Amino acid sequence: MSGSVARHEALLPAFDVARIRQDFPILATAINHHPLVYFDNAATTQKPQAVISALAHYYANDNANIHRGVHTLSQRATTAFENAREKIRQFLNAESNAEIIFTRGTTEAINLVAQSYARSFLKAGDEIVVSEAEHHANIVPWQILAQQIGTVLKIAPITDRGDLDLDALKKCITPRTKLCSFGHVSNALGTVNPVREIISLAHAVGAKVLLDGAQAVAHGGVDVRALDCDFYAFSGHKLFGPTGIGVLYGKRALLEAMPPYQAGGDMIKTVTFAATEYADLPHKFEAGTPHIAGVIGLGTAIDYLNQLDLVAAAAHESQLLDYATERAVTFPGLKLIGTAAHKVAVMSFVIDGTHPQDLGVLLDGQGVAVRTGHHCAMPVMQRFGVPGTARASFAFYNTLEEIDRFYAALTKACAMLA
Ligand code: 7TS
Repeated sequence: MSGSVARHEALLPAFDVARIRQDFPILATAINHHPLVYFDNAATTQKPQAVISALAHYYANDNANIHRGVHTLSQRATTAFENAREKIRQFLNAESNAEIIFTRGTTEAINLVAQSYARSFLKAGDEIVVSEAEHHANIVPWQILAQQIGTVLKIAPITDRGDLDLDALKKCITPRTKLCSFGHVSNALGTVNPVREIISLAHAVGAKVLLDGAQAVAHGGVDVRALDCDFYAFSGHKLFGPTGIGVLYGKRALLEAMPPYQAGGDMIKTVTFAATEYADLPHKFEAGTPHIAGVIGLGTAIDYLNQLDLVAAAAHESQLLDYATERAVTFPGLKLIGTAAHKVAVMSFVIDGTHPQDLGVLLDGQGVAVRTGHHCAMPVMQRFGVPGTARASFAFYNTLEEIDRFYAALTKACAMLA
């Protein structure tokens, strides 16, 4: 296969993967006496040294609680925290910092929209549309809301390739639709959804749109104003930043109208036992001490990305996907789950006569990290009639040579299971 690797490398634009890999210390780790091949980037991405150092630097030099102190450290921490919010505003091209709400992650951001926006402004019989390919984080909050206020959850089907069925979606969206909540990119299949079409169909009937960007942000720019989405959610840890921090973008007018999601310190202007006046945006939605270091680390992750050639990075990722897919189609007994025309670098598969879990364990024994199971998207597994898949998901720091090592390990694993 080395000839094939050479052919693919000849097509690559200048993207110095070897140099980029040096920015990520964990990539040099050995796992089970083999050099790590980290193909679980859809679950979480690895962190560049710049992010790791930013966390350590903050705790070693600037640690204090924010927004409350007149002392120097508190002011330093507050400035670093709010500077990071500005970096995230620019990353999403939001109009105002008031529209950037820090959450624990995508999951909390979607729950915030469900419990604050939808619970306040939707009523029994109103319809919420999601796709058949959603992560549980974009299903269960709407089921809970349905139990609370009687909204109806409608499911837009996907095709055998894992594309959203647009004709069926057009039938799902009616004047009763008040909210469409779709993954920008599917975690189990890699499909990039036609979000512009979804948004224009939804807006045509007056419905709002929430995009779950958990799997999209690491694979190219997001422009919430160009998209005209009403809400956008993502997690820092899938964008080379820390765990425990995420973002909800919301259009200002919507966020202004929404009640707080959680209550406590930092989200108020004045409190008396008679009445409480809430803080202005974005603080109205940020009760309690936030993950200050996490926010600063996420800002550093965005700085890191901004100094990369992201066009070359995206081209490199698409070469990785093409090469992995090309080899998959000739691998004995392998069936790809999710073959949409427009995908990010995620490859889900099953192999005849093997269980994904067994493959995962045998690959790990050879230093290769992939995820196996239902990927928190059980309805997708039901749609394709499989108990789970093995999923290799790539980032720009992965290499074609690692894909060769992955297939060598997979060949051995299959031989052991035969
Ligand atoms: N939405 C999508 C599309 C996701 O892929 C995930 C996490 C979430 C929401 C939840 O993100 P969290 O950061 O709040 O947990 N997806 C995965 C995955 O594919 N494997 O592990 C986690």
